[in-house]
Amino acid sequence: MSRPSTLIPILAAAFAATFPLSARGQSATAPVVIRSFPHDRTAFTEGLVLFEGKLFESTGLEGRSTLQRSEIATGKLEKKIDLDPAFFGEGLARVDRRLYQLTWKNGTAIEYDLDTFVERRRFTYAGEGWGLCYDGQSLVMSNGTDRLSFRDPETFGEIRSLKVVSGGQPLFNINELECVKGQIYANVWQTDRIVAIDSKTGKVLSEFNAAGLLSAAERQGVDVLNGIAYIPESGNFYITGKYWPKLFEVTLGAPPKPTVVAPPKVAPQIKPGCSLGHVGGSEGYFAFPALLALAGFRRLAARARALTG
Ligand SMILES: [Ca+2]
Repeated sequence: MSRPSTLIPILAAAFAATFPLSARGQSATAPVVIRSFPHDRTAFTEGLVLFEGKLFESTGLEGRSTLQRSEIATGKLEKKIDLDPAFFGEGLARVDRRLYQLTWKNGTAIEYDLDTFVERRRFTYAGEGWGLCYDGQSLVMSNGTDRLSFRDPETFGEIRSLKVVSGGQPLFNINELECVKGQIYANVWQTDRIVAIDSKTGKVLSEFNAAGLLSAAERQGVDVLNGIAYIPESGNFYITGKYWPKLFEVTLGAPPKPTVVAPPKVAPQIKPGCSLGHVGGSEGYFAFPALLALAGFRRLAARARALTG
């Protein structure tokens, strides 16, 4: 087992720093990779949630959809249930100790007990279900359009909707979501874009390009980027994708501060006014040779006096 390497990806991300201006006229920054972990290569990831150090994941495809929980460090699957084969699993969000899972075209949201995965309730909604997150008051849902829907977790009824705008243009195909402190992070379907949306205005505030995360070899057989989970302890994020072999821990936004390098030690200097009688501390190194030199001078002077006298 290899330990996660941190230096190389950080250096690579630093070189990748800023991508050219996107089509929307906004700069897209590369996520800075802190480390990576194994991810379930068979998971068609549709929803990603972190809670109490565990990764909760909703996976899609008809007949293969699941709700699962895994260990971050090893990717080891700890708990998994299969959905009704007719359901195509989509976005996932946590409210207290409950999980809400969307379905794509089945018009059904399923509420589970977080610990047991036992189903508690079902809700119905119109249109498609894509991504889901919880902002502490409302569930926020995407559906493939440029609108986010804010819903009451108790009824799943819509409270308000929000039009998402990037560079003055509507932003469509908003997929997996993560609610973080007044912003909604989202990846845009079929792209490597991650956007941070102001939850009040709908404006895209910042944008990230995750294109460089997987190597060419790792990209073989994978599907698109999909899956963002916030890590409250560090302010970092876990991101992954459909069939991706890795879960990446990244920073989005300000890169970590550079390591402070201690200045080289400077050779001690004789302080002005240092007395010869003060032999102690760094001054002692210079006072002692000076005393020897003075003693030698006195001996020479005494011999000169003896010879001339
Ligand atoms: Ca998420």
